[in-house]
Amino acid sequence: MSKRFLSHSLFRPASGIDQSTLVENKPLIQSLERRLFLRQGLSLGALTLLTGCDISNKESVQGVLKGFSQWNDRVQAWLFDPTKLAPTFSEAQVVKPPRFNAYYSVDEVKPVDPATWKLKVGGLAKDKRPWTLDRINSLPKVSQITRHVCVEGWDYIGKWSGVSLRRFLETIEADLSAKYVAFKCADDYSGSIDMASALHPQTQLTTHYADEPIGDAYGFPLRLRVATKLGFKMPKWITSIEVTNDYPGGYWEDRDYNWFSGL
Ligand SMILES: Nc1nc2c(c(=O)[nH]1)N[C@H]1C(S)=C(S)[C@@H](COP(=O)(O)O)O[C@H]1N2
Ligand SMILES: [Mo]
Repeated sequence: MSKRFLSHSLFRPASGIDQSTLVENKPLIQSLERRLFLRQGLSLGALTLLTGCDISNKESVQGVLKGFSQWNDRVQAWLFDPTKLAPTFSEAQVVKPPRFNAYYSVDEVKPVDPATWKLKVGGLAKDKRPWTLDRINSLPKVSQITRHVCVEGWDYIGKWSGVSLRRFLETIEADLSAKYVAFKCADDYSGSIDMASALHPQTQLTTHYADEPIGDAYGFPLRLRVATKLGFKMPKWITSIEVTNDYPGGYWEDRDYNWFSGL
């Protein structure tokens, strides 16, 4: 098995498949489900797909589950309480280029044109003027070298720089007592985070990776970085930010992922 254990789409529930493998591996599957922050179970359909081989080969299913389980144990130590700082690393550990992921493949990425791109602001904020990239770049820059963790079973250390989301929310005079900050993207993706995580010192609107403008595939011109959460909580190619008290959900959140997805 390669570094990629599972794909996001495999977590969607499937039905109408024989339950015997599920039953046999029940304790392992249940502990995985708990630790994978899933609202619903890891389906047998998912297991069939992930092994890429005969579901009746129970040893191979078990092998994949065990490997994933061990990775997930380490994840527990990397994701932190939103009141604490996530661990940071050295420049030498930064992976270049970063690792790509989206709900589609890298050759389907549609690069965003920074000349026409604008960031819209909506909801509970006093200043709703849209932002250009130049204006975002004029705010003070923050940097972090932290670990990106994808629920699929892989991770990498990266250096992200940009504007503190707290600083941005203060600048637009957002209601910082609101519950959620929601994001829309240039693709069909969307996401949302709780206000405590939005105000966390390591949460940033990222414009740069490894001291260069962030690459097209990784969210140029603007993506979210939340050091205390899983990768899917960090929308890339952001086009709008809304501050709201109405639960906004998101692309994977609406497909049964746990919304908080941090510890
Ligand atoms: N707009 C958008 N943002 C997205 C996604 C996506 O499909 N579309 N995938 C998410 C997932 S699952 C992960 S792991 C990270 C990957 O970020 P990277 O390519 O910079 O490593 O982006 C997240 N943000
Ligand atoms: Mo992910």
